[in-house]
Amino acid sequence: MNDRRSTDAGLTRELAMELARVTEAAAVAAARLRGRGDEKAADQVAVDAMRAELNRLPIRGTVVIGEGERDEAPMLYIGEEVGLGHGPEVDIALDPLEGTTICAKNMPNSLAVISMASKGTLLFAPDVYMDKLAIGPGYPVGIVDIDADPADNIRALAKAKGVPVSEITACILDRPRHADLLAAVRSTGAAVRLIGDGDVAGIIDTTDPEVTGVDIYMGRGGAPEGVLAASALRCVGGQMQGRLILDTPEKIARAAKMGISDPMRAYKMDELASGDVLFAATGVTDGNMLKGVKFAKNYIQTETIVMRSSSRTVREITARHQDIEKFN
Ligand code: VTB
Ligand code: MG
Ligand code: MG
Repeated sequence: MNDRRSTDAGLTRELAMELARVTEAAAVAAARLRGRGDEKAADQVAVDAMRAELNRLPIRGTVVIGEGERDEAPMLYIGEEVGLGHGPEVDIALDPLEGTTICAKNMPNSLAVISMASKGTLLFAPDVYMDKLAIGPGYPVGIVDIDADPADNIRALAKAKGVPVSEITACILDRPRHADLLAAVRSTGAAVRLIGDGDVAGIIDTTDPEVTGVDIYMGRGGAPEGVLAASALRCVGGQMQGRLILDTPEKIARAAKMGISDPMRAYKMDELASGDVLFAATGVTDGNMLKGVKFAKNYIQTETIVMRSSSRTVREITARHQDIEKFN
C-alpha cells in the first residue's frame, strides 16, 4: 500500500504518540531531582521510569543505543529487549536523561530523549566520541561539510542564508578540545553559543534558528547522542554529518565487532538513521524549544516534541497530568 501514513516497519502514528508518554515519564522522574547536585540519582530514576513505560508498549523492541553494555548498565543496556513482546520489531535509541550534569545543576536544556526505527536502520555505534556538524532545513545539500575548514563552512552557510557572517551563530560544547574550532569560527566574525552539555538539544536547535538563535552545530560529543540527534533531523529536515572518533586499536576493535569496518568513515544523516523513524523528547529543565517539567499544586505539566519521519509531522505537546499519583 502506497500510504505515507503507514510504514513497512509498523511504526504507526499511534506509536509516535505513545513515545511521548515514555519521555514524559522519564522527564518527570528526573525533574524531581533537578538541582540536587546528584547526577547519578537523577539518571537512575529517569532510566527506571523510561524502562517501565517502554515495557507497556506493543512492540518487540531492541535497545541499540542505550545506557551502555549489559555489565555496566543494569537497565536499558545495549541489546536489552523491551516492550510487550508482540507488535512490530523495532530498534530503539534512548537517553533517559540527556545532560545529567545540566539537570543536577538545574541549568537549561536537559531532555529525556528516545527514537524508534525500523529494525537495523540506526547506526549501531559504540559509546565513543563523534565529530558532528549539523544545520537545519532549507539549505542546498552539501553546502557545509565535515571535512571542510570550519571557517569555510560558516562563510558558506552565511552566503546560503543571505546574511552577513556576523549574523550566524554556531553552537559548540564548551570543552578545551574545541579551542581550535572556537578560534576558527570566531575568526570569521560569527557568534558562538557555548553549551556546558546537551548536544542533542544543540543540534535540534539548528532546525529553528528564528526561535533558538542557533544556525549551525559543530564539534565533538557523544556518538550515541549523535544518532539520537540524526533521528530528530531526519524528521524535521536538515543536514548532519558525523564521524566516530576511533583513535585507539581498542576502539577500532570494538567498533569492528559492531559491524563498522571503516573507522574513518563520515556518516551522513540518513546513514546515521536510515529508515523510518519516530522521535520524542521531553524537557526536564527549561530549554530553548521545550520548557522543563512544572510541578504545580494539583498537576504536573510537561512539554514534549514528537516527530515522525514518514509524515514529517512535528508536534509539540503540552500535557497537564492531573493524576499526580501515576508518577509516584
Ligand atoms: C555530549 C553531550 C552530553 O556528553 O555528547 C557530551 O551531549 C560528550 O562530551 O550531554 P564530554 O565527554 O566532554 O562531556 C554530555 O555532555 C554528557 O553526556
Ligand atoms: Mg544517559
Ligand atoms: Mg547523554
